[in-house]
Amino acid sequence: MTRVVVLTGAGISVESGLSPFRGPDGLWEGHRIADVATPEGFAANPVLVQRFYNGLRRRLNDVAPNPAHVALVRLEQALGPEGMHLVTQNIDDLHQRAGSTSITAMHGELRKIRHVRTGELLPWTGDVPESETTWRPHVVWFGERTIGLDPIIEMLTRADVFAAIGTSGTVYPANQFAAIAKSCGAVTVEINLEPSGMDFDEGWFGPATEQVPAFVDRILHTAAPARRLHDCDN
Ligand code: BV8
Repeated sequence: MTRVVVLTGAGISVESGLSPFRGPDGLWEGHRIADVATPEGFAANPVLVQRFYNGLRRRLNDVAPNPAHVALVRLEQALGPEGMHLVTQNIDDLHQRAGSTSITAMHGELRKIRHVRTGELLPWTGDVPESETTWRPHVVWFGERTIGLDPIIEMLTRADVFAAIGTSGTVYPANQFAAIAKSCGAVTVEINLEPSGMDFDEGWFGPATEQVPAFVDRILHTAAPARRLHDCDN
């Protein structure tokens, strides 16, 4: 059976109406990353950070999964959780709302909040009071450990196919996944509007809502690609 690991980034949600992170001015939704997406930023100005994430969370009420999210659910249903795992860098819940269950949200989830001391998680769809400092967004900020990294790497070493969809490859450690999978014999595929500059075996360029359904059809209608027989290079 073909084992597929898919990594998604903000690009898969753009056609649902959510903007990507890195705009032309390098700022993040008009904010400096250090001010809104680091533990230091939260400690320095919790009001700004809660307000920033309240705004992003509110936007989720107005968007829905698009055909790219739905195509990945079709792939999971055809291959089963043993055959396909989705790793998303996105904190929106569009994959989950589309029906993906074999999924790791490695940068957290906007519709959950986390107790700063106990780590307890709570589902949360509304605004968090801006003065709140005990409950923070359940989001991995820069300088914080990503979620589920060890099992993700283990799956990458066993993958037949690794596909990165809608990601610029800016953020570590997600931007190492293609190289890890390739060194262990996987065929690597990039699906994006344009090449990210990272090294992939194949490139499918165009809007995710067109390219991802076509990619899923190709995976489901062709035999598993020949894997290199030797172990991982590294
Ligand atoms: C860690 C949550 C260690 C917050 C996010 C110097 C060099 C290298 C690395 C570092 C460095 N200094 C620091 C680091 C590490 C740092 C990092 O990578 N920094 C970068 C900025 C240089 N990483 C970390 O800190 C990570 N943690 O390393 O911990 C550690 C170990 C042990 C113990 C303690 C600590 C944590 C990183 C997580 C940060 N949090 N998100 C929030 O979302 O508010 S990252 C953030 O960027 C989002 O999750 C986002 O998903 C992610 C990646 O961005 P993309 O998804 O790729 O989005 P982007 O806008 O960039 O690109 C969109 C793409 O879509 C484009 O390519 C575009 O062409 C394409 N596209 C657009 N439209 C479409 C499309 N494609 C198809 N169809 C379309 N229609």
